[in-house]
Amino acid sequence: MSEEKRRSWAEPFKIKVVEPLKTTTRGYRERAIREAGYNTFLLRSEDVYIDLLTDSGTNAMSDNQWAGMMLGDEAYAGSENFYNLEAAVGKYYGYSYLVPTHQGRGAEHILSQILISEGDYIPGNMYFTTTREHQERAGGTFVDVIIDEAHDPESTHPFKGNVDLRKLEDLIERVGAEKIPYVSVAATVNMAGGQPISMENLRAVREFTQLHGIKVVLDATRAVENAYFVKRREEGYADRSIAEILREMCSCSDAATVSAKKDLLTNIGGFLATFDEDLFEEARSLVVVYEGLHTYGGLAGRDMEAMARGMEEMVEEDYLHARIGQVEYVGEKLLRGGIPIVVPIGGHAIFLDAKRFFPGIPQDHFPAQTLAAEIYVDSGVRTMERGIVSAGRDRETGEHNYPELELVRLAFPRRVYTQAHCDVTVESIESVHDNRESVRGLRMVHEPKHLRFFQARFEKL
Ligand code: P70
Repeated sequence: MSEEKRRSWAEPFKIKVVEPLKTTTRGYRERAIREAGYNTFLLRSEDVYIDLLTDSGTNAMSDNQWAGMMLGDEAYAGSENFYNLEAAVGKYYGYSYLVPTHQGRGAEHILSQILISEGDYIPGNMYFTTTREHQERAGGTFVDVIIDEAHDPESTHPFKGNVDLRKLEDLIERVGAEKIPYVSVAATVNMAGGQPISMENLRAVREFTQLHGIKVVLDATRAVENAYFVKRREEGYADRSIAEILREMCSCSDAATVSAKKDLLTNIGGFLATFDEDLFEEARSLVVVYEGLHTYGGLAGRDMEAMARGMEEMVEEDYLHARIGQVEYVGEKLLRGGIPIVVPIGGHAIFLDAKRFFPGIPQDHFPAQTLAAEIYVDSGVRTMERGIVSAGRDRETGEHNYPELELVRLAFPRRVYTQAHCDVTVESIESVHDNRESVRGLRMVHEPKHLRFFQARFEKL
């Protein structure tokens, strides 16, 4: 590989503080994962070497963000940091009104309670676990309207997050526009493999739903990473800044829910933002019931300051180039090693295709859950199941949902791991792949009622 290519995603920062990691033996890890019920969520983090469980809240903050933490105004009402955050949301996302929440699902909860009535339908470009749970708890039914290519791990469509307008139209014809309070549009789509939606498609969704009086709510949790793909892949955007693209995306919506633990380069936080004054009034009134006063929403002043400062950094192109470049580096290496992954390579994570990795393990023996456990035992690298366990059960029949995608996600915390950590990760997955014939599946021995993947327990078959 040429020098130029090798350096192409080099990080625009250096390391100032380090956090030691524990290394363990295979025997130690075999015991640890057994005691954790073969669920990587139930491992102790000190027993993990490289933690790719999630990119959520695991980011390394900058010196400027840490300096801002010392400027926390911890007043109960009217904290200065809230006003800094409000100004930053206006500047980078463009929304007129802001309601902070402790994290993304806090915003989803409030939004769902306000907009959804019993018997409503909420179309979306693939489900997300917490988003769908809140929609259902508010009495709604989620309907998947993502393009078919999104369910095919081998389709190389550049915008697998796109909404299929025909599916949306069919739903409107079937249930009536008055039963559809809003379309839930995620950018990027986590469960599809971190895949982006194109600006063209988002604009088309906006225009189409406006004809029917249906709102658009953006899950803008990873919208900055989506903006990067628009710049790279969509005609007409190569010379536009990430900040401009982000604002244009948000302008196609009525409101957004955001988990600040991703794009914003912080460890905690979230918000609901909107152009709609009535929605804002209701949200500001409801937030005090569940989260906290409308000028802190469950956050400390210092957290809001870190979010405001993180926003300035998240739109920097050098940073995004390194961030997404690191994910690409791992993905390309795995592809060269013959490992089945979802393509195109996503923004925040690599997704291993467990169905192709373990063709002999049937889906109800949990191939992705098995693969995540095997990788941990091999090297101490922690990943996350995104398959049948995550998909839960059908609310009516009580049967497992059988998703097309049976995946293991390697999510990359922002600004945390080095290229050598990436290499160790790839080597470990290759060695599990070499030994794949000897692996059997799992059976579930404990199943929690809500969002079962977090606490379910398994035993080896
Ligand atoms: C992840 C995290 C959180 C998330 C998200 C999108 C597109 C909303 C949220 C909620 C954490 C997670 C959550 C559920 C299951 C597994 C992991 N995603 N929308 O790792 O935000 O966590 O702040 O409440 O990705 O992908 P929050």
